[in-house]
Amino acid sequence: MEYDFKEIEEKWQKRWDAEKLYNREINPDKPKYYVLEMYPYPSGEIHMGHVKNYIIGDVVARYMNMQGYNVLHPIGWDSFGLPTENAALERGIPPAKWNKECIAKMKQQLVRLGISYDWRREINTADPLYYKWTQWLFLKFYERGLAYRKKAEVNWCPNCSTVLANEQVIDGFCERCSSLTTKKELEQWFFKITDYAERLLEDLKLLSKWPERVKIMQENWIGKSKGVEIKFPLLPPLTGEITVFTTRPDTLFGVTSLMLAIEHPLVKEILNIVGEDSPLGEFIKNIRSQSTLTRVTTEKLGMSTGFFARHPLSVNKTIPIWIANYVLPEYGTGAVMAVPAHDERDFEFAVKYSLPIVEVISPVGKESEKLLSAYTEPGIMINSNKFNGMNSEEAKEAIADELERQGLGNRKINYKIRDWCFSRQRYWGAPIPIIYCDKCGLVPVPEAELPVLLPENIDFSPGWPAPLARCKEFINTTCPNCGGQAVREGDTMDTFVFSAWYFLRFSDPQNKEEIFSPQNINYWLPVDQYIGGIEHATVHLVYARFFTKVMFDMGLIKFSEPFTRLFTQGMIYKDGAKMSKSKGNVVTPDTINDRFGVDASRMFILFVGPPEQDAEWSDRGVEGASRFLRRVWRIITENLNIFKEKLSYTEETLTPKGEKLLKKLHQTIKKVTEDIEKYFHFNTAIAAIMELVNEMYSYSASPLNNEEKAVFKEAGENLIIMLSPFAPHITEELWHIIGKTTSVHLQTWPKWKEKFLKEEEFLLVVQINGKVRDRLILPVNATEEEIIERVLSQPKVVALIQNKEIINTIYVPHKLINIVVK
Ligand code: ANZ
Ligand code: ZN
Repeated sequence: MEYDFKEIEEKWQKRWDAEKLYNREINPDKPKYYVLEMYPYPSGEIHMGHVKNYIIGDVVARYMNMQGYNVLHPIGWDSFGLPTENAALERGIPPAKWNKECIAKMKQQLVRLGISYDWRREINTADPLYYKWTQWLFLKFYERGLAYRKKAEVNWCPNCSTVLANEQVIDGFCERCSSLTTKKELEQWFFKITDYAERLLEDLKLLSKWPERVKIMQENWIGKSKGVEIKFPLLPPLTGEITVFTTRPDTLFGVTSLMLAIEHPLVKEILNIVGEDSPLGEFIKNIRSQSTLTRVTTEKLGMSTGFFARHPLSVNKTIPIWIANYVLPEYGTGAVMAVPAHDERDFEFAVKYSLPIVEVISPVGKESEKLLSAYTEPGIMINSNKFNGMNSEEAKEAIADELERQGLGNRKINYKIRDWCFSRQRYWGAPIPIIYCDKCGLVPVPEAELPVLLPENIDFSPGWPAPLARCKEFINTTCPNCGGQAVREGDTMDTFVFSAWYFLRFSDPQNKEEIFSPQNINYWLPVDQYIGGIEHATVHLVYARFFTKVMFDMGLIKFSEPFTRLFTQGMIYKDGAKMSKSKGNVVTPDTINDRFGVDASRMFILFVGPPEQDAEWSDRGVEGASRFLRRVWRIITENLNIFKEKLSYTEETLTPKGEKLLKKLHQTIKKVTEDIEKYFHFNTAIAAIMELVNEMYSYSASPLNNEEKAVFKEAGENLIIMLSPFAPHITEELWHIIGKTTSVHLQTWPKWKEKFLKEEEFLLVVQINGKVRDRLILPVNATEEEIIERVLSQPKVVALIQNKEIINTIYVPHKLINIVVK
């Protein structure tokens, strides 16, 4: 019997589809399990890197299904956004058309990979049925004051007369035409995510099944800092004060200058006095052309204004006011008190511009001869009037108290996270459902009139005014309030708005009356297992959490965190580089599937290493996977007679040989189960299955008695079942070849019996500093690490080594361990 993977794969994919094997509905008798991979952007091409994501999800879905769960495993398309619009521009076709073509191609590739999706639940964010509910959510956010409009700066290309996304500005130049970009102030729409900053941060604590590093990245992105806002009174001719935000009030007496961002309101006043064409005016113009990123990453630049402020607690001290590129307009107050002695950035700046450096914190309580770098640790206060001698940590509080008492400062908590600007002056997105009326002002589109359709067949090239604003038929409308003439909002929504809630819609994707029914959402959500790339650790995953919390507050859903467990997979590299079209190192699944079969591709991707790590693609590796599948094929098909016989054994009469395979089988079940469930270590799970196959080969090399045959049969059946989540086609075929009539994918996952796991044991003598202190019975296959861990947790040992340092452990395998302590 030949293993013809092509025929087998096609046959079963058709059968599964016809039998609706993966369609799922609410079933109150079963626990649910929702597995979701981050949905793809329909670029038209699936490569091995994406494939990893979907296959990991597929293994989990199939496995949980066999564990008795009602598994929801859906997929959809993240359709809106720039790449599709640009591809369509290049080809001179409408984005909607390009989008459809890409989806058709990618869908076919996914189907071919044999992934167990419930395709009836497919969603496309560019479908009015989907974006209607995104517009509806926008209206709800607006009602709650969580969506608002304000003037904000955007990147602007004067040559293309268009707004550019940050990623379209390369070192200050337009990606499209290479001319120098500028900034432009436009009315933009924002979501007030800052209102949720504290909860987004606090609730990270609830996410015990998320990777630690993702939580840390989110924590940094939200960026909470506790500090003080301090007022520095201005000296004439200026009036009023400069307020700075600092996390280090303890360094207040070491301030030697104040630094303003060029956008600070005081800068305008200063320019009015010194004139736009002064050197200061020129300097500011130069900085203005730098992007925010360049400002913080390139050389620190600054210029003195010639004006002064007064130190708040040291009345006779005047402080020069500077303007500097590294002060960000969007953070804190846009003004910084520079303390060169204790801040690295300020130190560098002070050295460059020969500014004074005043030490106010010292490790030893006195000034150092010469400070070679900023001292950023806590210490003893010096040069700080009445705070001298205090510990700097205490001084932080004492100085903050003093400032508050005198009305010169306030304790303040700041967050790095900014409100989310979600309006785009582009075509390929859903319109923001707002109408502007001269009489009534800003009027939300009534719910009953949703969706506001994205007009088709219009000139969608980027430019100013934006494409929708240029389209008369779209923009001109009547006011829902007074019936008078009015215009629609011409901006569209950022793609991240659509992906901020798509996982909810899968529970009820066709619903025309509601965003989702309570029954569906309450049964299926939250997502039990979310799988995707680490590149989404912040933006997408923070926005999705934000939307979930708002919807929780609205009473729409009963959970406030969307993803119970998160897994971030590593990337697939080729020749040491990330697979990408531009590098020309893309391996497409189709070519590999033609040569080796889908199951072999799947096995390779899962076997190449722990899935959270990056891995290097290798054709040889796929060949290896393919060879293994053929071994599985042969061990079953060459022993078909055994599977067709009615056989049994009893543990009492079974030969030692039979018992050995039985033990191996149960060890394998345990290993595979735990590797999948606890650790996602599919590679070691597959390795364990390989070992079982090896054992079965040597077992069947010599004649078997009937009881031994019965054990072989049990091992073979369980082998097929355990392999089925990884290689779904070959296992389905083998399952039927051995005479089964229902799908292998509907079988129950095997359970191991503890009694077969019992290993041979040995007696370990435990010595401490050469004296026998304890004796322990341990399994012979325990590793040295495990043994040391066990020994060190024995109460007798704990008592004897308490407060001592372990200098060495000497282990004589299966006999003795000596712990040397001091
Ligand atoms: C004086 C000082 C002395 C500071 C010192 C630090 C060390 P985080 O923790 O990130 O919140 N800062 C404040 N606003 C800024 C802005 N708009 N652009 C650039 N830097 C700004 O950092 C807070 C610190 O960053 C503040 O504390 C301020 O410098 C600076 F030994 O004030 B510090
Ligand atoms: Zn009106």
